[in-house]
Amino acid sequence: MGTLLESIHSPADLKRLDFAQMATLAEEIREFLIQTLSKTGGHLGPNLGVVELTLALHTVFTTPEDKILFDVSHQSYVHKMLTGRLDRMDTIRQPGGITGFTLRTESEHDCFGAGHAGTALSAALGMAVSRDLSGGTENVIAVAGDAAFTNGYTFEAINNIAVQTKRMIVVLNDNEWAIDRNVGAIAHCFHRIVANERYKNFHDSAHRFIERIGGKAASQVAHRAEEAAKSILWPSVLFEQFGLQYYGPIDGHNIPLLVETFKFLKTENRPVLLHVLTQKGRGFQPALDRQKKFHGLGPFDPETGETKPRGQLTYSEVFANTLVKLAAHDERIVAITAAMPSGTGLDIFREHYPKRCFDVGIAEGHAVVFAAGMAARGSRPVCAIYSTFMQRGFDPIVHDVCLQKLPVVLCLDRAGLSGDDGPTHHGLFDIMYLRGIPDIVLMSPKDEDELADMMKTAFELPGPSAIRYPRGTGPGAPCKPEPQAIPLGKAEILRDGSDVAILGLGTMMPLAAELAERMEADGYSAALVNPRFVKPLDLDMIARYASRVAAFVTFEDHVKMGGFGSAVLEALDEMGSQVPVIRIGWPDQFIEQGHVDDLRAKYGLTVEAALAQLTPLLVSRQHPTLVAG
Ligand SMILES: Cc1ncc(C[n+]2csc(CCOP(=O)(O)OP(=O)(O)O)c2C)c(N)n1
Repeated sequence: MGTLLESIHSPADLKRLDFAQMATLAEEIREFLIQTLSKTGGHLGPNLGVVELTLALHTVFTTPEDKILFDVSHQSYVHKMLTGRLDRMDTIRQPGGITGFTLRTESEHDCFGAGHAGTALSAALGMAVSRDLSGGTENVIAVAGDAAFTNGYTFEAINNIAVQTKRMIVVLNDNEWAIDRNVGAIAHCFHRIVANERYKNFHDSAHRFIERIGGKAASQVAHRAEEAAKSILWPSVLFEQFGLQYYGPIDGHNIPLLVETFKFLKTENRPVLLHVLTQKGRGFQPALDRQKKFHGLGPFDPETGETKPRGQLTYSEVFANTLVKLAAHDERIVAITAAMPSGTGLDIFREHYPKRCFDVGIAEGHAVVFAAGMAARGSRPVCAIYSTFMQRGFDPIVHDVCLQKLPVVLCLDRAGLSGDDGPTHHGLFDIMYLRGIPDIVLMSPKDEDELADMMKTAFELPGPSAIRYPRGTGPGAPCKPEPQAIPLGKAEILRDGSDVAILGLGTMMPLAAELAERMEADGYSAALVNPRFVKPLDLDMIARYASRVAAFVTFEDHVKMGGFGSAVLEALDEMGSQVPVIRIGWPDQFIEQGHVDDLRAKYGLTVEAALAQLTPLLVSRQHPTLVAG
């Protein structure tokens, strides 16, 4: 670790450094990030891009009194390093370690937690208004990437800021990238300002100017930028129409310029937006060459940036390959992603069908209504959105898709525990929020081949459907050359039995199968069922087993409350059955980051936990080994 970095225990230490020392510190931070994240994995590119910006923020402002909010907060690692967590950076995203996002309980310097995009401006406005009401004087600064400005929440906040407060600073950290390239009219508008020749000339002279006078006249610089921008470019007009004074764009890697500008903005008695240009991945060539990959990744070689090659196809890739196949036979099929083409696999589909693939930006709600509109006009849209982000699409799913019975296929990637990203990213609520909606069909495949079959099934349905599948790879079941539709609402009986019915939803099938094996080995007759459908449930199957077995066991990678097991319980209740249901799923609490297997063990999503609850219920059944004895 570099010597300057070691001497920074809190932002107060940073405030003692001169600009030359801060420049050295910036390089030490970059090296530290590359070395540390090469072992832990994490959001390297975004953090390499905000080193100088974060140094400047903590030099001018004083947390925890001043409030700095990071949108998504995946770019808060440097902030963590400067606010007393340097010695725990090697635990970032690890079990028991610090998180990869801001978290109020982790540090008093983290004034607001995040993980989902688009919340920083609304939350910052809330803080500013609360401050104004109580006569506080602190500064409130929202730092948001250019992709956050593709999000509705951000614009809903912008619509309110100037009306509700006189003092709030918005920093637009513009690096032209979301995870993939940023999209839409906003991205185009931001890009124009960067590409403009007049701006470039101005920008160069601003550098020389600020260096020569040591930053004294930052306000003049900002105003000149404003004038230059106003006469030719659009972002200033956009933000000023909303009552935010626009400054910039300025070089987000020039520490003196940033520091002097923030000092000036601190004195402004009106809401301001500072447009800062940064380079994602700065200082690490592999990250500059492969922006998407280095947005966020697992461990890598710190010299070359290489990661371990993956053997098997992920569920996302199987989804994409299947969609390519199905789209070849049905030209009505279109695909929609909300800023996650590579995450969902839709970049593969886009290569084949560029005109039938739509990246709408970080706009999940819009994505679902947009899909509904396309479906109403005759297209067959699939919306591929992570389970956790589909939470943003809940009302559109109810109001626009299901109420109108429109044939939209919702593909919920990363359903279930997400592991190291932690509670903001676990997809543990989708069954709960979807299964209460009338007319939706909700499926979950046990393997890759069944995902393909479920997609085929979904496209044959006249109305809405959703398929939930997990992050990463599955059991590796090879896909049939052509997917086959499966009968609606019919479970797959993998093994019949009469003592216990074990239902393993989707990714939990291996645990269910292991439990069934163990029961059989103990002499019980265990039915093993792949439910396939959460809705409509296979009521015939449930009624059949209810008349025979001493208990049901359900396994799901989802919260127990309102989940698949609850659906089985409700169905039994409606049938007037008293057969108990042992529900294995996540408890009613937010689950921390960690390795999936460790967390399953900790929270009782195990065969042992199921056995412990099941065994007492089987005493009424004559145990064959006891009979023999
Ligand atoms: C609601 C929501 N949808 C999608 C994501 C996934 N996501 C994480 S970071 C990111 C891109 C962020 O880009 P930007 O805000 O410009 O920051 P940068 O990484 O470029 O610094 C996306 C789409 C998310 N976190 N939240």
